[in-house]
This record gives sequence, C-alpha cells and structure tokens, in this order.
Amino acid sequence: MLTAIPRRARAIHLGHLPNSHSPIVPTLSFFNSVTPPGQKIPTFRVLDGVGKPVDGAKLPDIDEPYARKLYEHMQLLPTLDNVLYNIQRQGKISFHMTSHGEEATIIGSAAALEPDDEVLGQYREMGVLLWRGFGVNNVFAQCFGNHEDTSGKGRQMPVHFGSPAHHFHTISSPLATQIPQAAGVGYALRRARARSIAACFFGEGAASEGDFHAGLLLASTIPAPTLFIARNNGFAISTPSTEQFYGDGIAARGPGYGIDTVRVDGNDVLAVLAAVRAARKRTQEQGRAVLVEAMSYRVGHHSTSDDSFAYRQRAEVEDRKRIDNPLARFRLFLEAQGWWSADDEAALKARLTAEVMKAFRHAEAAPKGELGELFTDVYGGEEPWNITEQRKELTGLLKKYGDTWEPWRNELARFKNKGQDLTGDA
Ligand SMILES: Cc1ncc(C[n+]2csc(CCOP(=O)(O)OP(=O)(O)O)c2C)c(N)n1
Ligand SMILES: [Mg+2]
Repeated sequence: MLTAIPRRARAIHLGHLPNSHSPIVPTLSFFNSVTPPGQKIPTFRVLDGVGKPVDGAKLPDIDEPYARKLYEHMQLLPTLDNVLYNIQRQGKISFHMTSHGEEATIIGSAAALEPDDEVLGQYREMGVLLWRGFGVNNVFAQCFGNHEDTSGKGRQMPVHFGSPAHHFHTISSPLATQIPQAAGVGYALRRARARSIAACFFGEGAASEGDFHAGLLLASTIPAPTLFIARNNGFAISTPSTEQFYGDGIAARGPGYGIDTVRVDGNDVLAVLAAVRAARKRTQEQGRAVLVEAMSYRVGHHSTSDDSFAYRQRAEVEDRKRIDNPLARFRLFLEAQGWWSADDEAALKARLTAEVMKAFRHAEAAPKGELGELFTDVYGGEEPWNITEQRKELTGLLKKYGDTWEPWRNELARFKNKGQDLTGDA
C-alpha cells in the first residue's frame, strides 16, 4: 500500500539538498498522488444534475441576455452537428466530427476567453469560432470546401477551420502538435507584451502524445501566458480513458510540471465558465501556464468514420445522454430564473434550424474555387520545381481527358472556371 508524504517533515534537521527545498526525512515512503491517499483530485461544479445551484457554490457573474446567449450557442452546436452528420451520410461532404456531450465545455470555455485570445484547438472546438461570430455560412463553406471557404480555400478536410480574424489557428490532424505550438504562441504574446493569452484545447487522448509533455514543460520553464484546456470526454476513438492512463486523469500531471491546475465538471456550463475565467485571469496575471481538465462524456461517435457501438454499450450512451446532460441542465437553470420558457425553446429551435438549413443550401450550390488554387499558398517566394511540374502534368491531363471522360467532366463542372484557369481555354 502507498503512503502519502508526511504533511510536515519532522522538525529534526537532517541536512539540506543543493538544488531543492525537499525536507530530508529518515523514513522511506513512496507516493503516487498530490491528494491524500485514496482520494482523487476534486471536480468543481456549481449546478447539480437538474440545474439547481449546489450548496455553497458561487455562480459566475452573468445576466439574462448573457445566459441566453450561452444557451443559444450551446443549442447551435447540435443543430449544426445533426445537419453536417446527415449530409456526410448522403455523400455531400466527406467527414464530420460532432460536439455532442461537450457543448458546455466548448461554449463555457469560449465565453470565458477574450475575443483576441489566440486559440489553438484540436478539432472539436467549432463552438469557439461560432461564439466569436465566424458564422454558419463559413462553417458550411469550409466543410463543403467551396470557393467561399476562408479557412483553406477548399484544400482541407472538413472541420479543419482556421481564421486569423477570429484568432483561431488552423486545425491540423496530427494529434497534439498544437500543444507545444501554444507554448510558443504564449511566449510570443509575452514578448510582445500583449494582454491576450494563448488558449490550447486538446483531448485526453492527445495528452498521451510526447508533444503534450514537451508543451507543458516548455510552458512551465519558459513562463508564458498559455492556458491548457483538456477536454476529457472519456474516449480516444475506441480507447476508453481507463485504458489511456493509470494516474488521476490529466489534471494530476499539471503539478508535475509546476502548473496551477483545476478540474471542472465539463457538463456544467457555469462551472466551466467560472473555472476558465479564473484560469485565464491567473494565466494572464502570473504570465504562467495554467491547466484546466474538463470532465465530460463523448455522446456522439468519434467521427463519421466511426461506429462507437462496436466498442461501447448503447445503454451506457443512452444513460449518459440523460445524466448531467449539459443542455438540459442549463435549460432547467434558465427556466428557474424565469429567463427561458417552452415558447423560447420552440422559437430558438425553429430559428436555428432555418439558419442552418439556409446556409447548407447556399454552400451546397456554391462552386469550388479555381482548380489552380491547388498549387498556391503552400510555399512562399519562388514556386518549387516539383509544384511547377505537377501543375504542368495536371494541365496536360485536363487537356486530354477534361472534355471527353465523364468522371472528369463531372468533377470539373464543380469548379469555378471548370479548370480553364489551368488549361488557358477560358
Ligand atoms: C499523431 C496522431 N495519432 C493518431 C491519430 C488518429 N486519431 C485521430 S483522433 C484520435 C483520438 C483522439 O482522442 P482525444 O484526444 O481524446 O480527442 P477526442 O476525439 O476525444 O475529442 C486519434 C487516435 C492522429 N490524428 N494523430
Ligand atoms: Mg477524448
């Protein structure tokens, strides 16, 4: 059995170490926790499972319009997710990842940040962009990869959003690369004496990557205002968190790096708002990294490429949809304040559905950009020879097959100028 480090070393003086204030003791004891033996790091929550403030909880400072805005953005996520998921199934877009179950984590954190904080996300953080006014048209343009896509001119997979105007760094698929980058962004902000911070989102699965450790060490040894927000949703695709680590979640790792850390109920939007607000303040005031671990459950499949019922029970998911549901919980809170009604709910759902369907239809009808864009923007300065060669090769193939071979003809029809920007046939 493990024993904790004695709270206070006994007063006998046995010497001291050259590089540490570690008290020297004559008894041998192992430890495996920053909390007392047998105890887990606590989780901060302010609303109970049915939206009632828990005893002793101090609610964050919010008024009615702000609370409604929070709820409306939380509801926008499933509205969008359902449409994007279904149109992927219809073959209209190639991929999607939903936020089902993490609406409170994502919107609560988005709201706690300042609009010009630099956000480095993983991929499930579309809600941060929406909170910042990116708009549903931009979401669909990116997912369809049409000519209105401001994230990457249609050259990225769906959900790989990016927007300098919204201080949202472009999503990249390789897990955890954003974590050391965020430490660097925080450092750049410190050097520029900026008031903003870097906010880095990642899943508990990504925290198994070496980059997580490199990033946290960097942020703690080269102090910088970088806020790390771990979304612990219980799964890394099919691997449950119980198989991802043996320690006390991601939060347990913060103190190992000397980083102030807090764990929060990720299904309680007001707790997330309060925790991330406080964490942001701490990050900025101390100019040091802070770690937040938000606990939730990924109710949806990992992505449209996944069928999660191959590795978890339907009943477990159904239970999780009911217990501590982030949307239902906050709605009940709003209703108890007299800030929300059944009529408001019906009106909101109708408005969001109409907005989302309008944006979907618009994006579906919009052409892709010019085909020649395929070769631009990756390299600065003079174009490398291999890109020139590839452009020539495609142009040759277009001239040969573009008009005659049906699959090419159909595909080309989807692009602005139908590839004529390359063939020069315009
Ligand atoms: C370096 C790397 N390894 C593996 C993958 C494949 N992959 C994509 S998402 C994912 C799971 C990530 O889980 P988590 O970080 O918990 O995020 P969540 O999907 O739960 O939001 C994996 C293994 C990848 N994209 N990059
Ligand atoms: Mg996860």
